[in-house]
Amino acid sequence: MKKSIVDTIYAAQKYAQEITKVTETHKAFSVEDAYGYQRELIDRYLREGSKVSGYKMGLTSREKMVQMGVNAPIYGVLLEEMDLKGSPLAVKSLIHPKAEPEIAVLLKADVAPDASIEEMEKAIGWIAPAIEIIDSRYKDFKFTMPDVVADNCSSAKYEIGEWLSYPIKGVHINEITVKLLINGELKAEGPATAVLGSPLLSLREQQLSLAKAGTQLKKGQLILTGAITVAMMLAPGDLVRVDTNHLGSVSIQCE
Ligand code: 0L1
Ligand code: MG
Repeated sequence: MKKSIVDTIYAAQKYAQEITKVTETHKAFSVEDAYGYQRELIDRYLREGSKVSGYKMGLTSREKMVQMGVNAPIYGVLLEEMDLKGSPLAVKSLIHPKAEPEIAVLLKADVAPDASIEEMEKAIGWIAPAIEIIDSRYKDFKFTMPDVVADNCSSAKYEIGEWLSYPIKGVHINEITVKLLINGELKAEGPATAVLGSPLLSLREQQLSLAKAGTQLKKGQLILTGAITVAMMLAPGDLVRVDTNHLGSVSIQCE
């Protein structure tokens, strides 16, 4: 019997096997339906004992939105086991991983669905540099919006640098800049404002999206606010590093 959409994506994630877009192999569906499939997928991991660590915003840069022909970002759910916590990234355990430099925030309080942007910002306890490893389960990273949302927005792994208390004295979050280096070579750089104009606006999008879905951001959750530069393909042996002007650095050793 043919596997369901969620079973197909789950197997592709679990066994790191690339698949054809489920909107082709199964049926066309809406972005709204796709969030339903994403929820089913995450519930499956939760039933197996996984725990939610937070959320990630995706397609946050104007370029990527134009490329995808959309005008809104998307979000995925982060699970605790995605956190590398300093261990090496086994490239072969994924399909075609790419690294993105991001700014992560950690919440010290719940954010009510109707909280103002000022109240939302007050809930941020800490901030850190981060590397998100994305790994679309679709062949050649080619997908439609519903496909990628159902695939939990390509979420795979992440590494967080040292958490600093937020706000950082004398530095606005929008003044942060990042450099993405692979094996010491500068591959891309950009300002925090590349993310929807500000990582705070990205967090706001996350808050509003969750409100629409009938849930909310909670104390202790971390949010990857979105890629500041293009994502770079990784190979075994690569050392990925993100340097920032105000948050220090974070790195991942690939094996
Ligand atoms: O984190 C991201 O911005 C990626 C979201 C999904 C799109 C992709 O896989 O490139
Ligand atoms: Mg990302």
